[in-house]
Amino acid sequence: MDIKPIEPGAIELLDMYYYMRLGRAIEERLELEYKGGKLPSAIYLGRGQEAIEVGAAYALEQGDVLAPTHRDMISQLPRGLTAKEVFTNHYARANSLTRGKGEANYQGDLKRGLFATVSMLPDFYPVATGAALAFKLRGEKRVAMPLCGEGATSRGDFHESLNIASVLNLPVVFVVINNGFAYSTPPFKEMKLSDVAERAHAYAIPGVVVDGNNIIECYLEVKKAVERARDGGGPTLLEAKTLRMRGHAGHDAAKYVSKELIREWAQKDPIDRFEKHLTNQGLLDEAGIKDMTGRVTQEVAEALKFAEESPYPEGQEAVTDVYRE
Ligand SMILES: Cc1ncc(C[n+]2csc(CCOP(=O)(O)OP(=O)(O)O)c2C)c(N)n1
Ligand SMILES: [Mg+2]
Repeated sequence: MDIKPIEPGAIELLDMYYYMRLGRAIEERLELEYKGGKLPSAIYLGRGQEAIEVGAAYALEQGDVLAPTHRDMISQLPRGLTAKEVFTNHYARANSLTRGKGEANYQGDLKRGLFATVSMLPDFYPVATGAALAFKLRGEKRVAMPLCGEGATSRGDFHESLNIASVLNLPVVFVVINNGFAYSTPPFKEMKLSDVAERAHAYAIPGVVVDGNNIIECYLEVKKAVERARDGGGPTLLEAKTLRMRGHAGHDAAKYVSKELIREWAQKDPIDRFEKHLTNQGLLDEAGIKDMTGRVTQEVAEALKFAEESPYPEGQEAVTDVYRE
């Protein structure tokens, strides 16, 4: 099947730019709050991953579902997650999506096709695959997209998901964000392959590698896979190569990552690259960049204030909507 990629227009490109900038601004603020001892939860930052986070999520349509990990808050923004929702959840407030129960990015909203992250990795792979099976059985043209890191691809549930999705030809796009580390473990210590995408061959499905710091490439390749899945073409495994530009979580200074490696990848910063692209295309200039800085800074400041002023949940909330024997 030959499916043409859907080229993003100026509005979409600037929209993607906004989400990347908003994601980074939210994370920079969370990092400050965390270091200032203000957050009751951990932080898992996706700095450096903005291109694949936004590009992949942006390739989905309304009605599709996204199942992100602890690190993928930024992927939820194009699907409607707001800065206020991010901060209220990190501050464990009663009006957050988890009503004060879920830490960090462990939020979701089924109405927006956002599955809440669970801690066990990558448990949302089988869950999203199950959603894709439901879509197929009901004859709905919907697509499921779970995200996970390269480390999680050595788990059994990752392989079971790819296998059954292949056998049943399910509408699912498996996105792996290969950010060079699983906590402190580099990929070569847990797999012999150099590309996670090669794992696709074992399941006779397409395996695609993309430059995870190039949002246009990320978007177009994911979009192709999404539309192939929607048209009955089955699953794809897509690997985005990038580098995790912060530690595993806020407490981790990542001393095991060399300064040279960080410097090398800082040169390939996905937002800087996209800004250059948009400027070359005549879609952005210095004033536009400044305006965007003002816009996201204000949005983040308002969200933070809103969260700080929001109430904590009542004690009873702790035993509401949770499993009890
Ligand atoms: C089944 C399981 N084992 C261990 C962990 C602890 N853990 C949380 S994140 C993480 C590293 C995951 O690395 P990767 O899949 O590459 O994702 P990244 O954190 O780099 O985004 C580990 C080992 C877990 N959450 N689930
Ligand atoms: Mg990783």
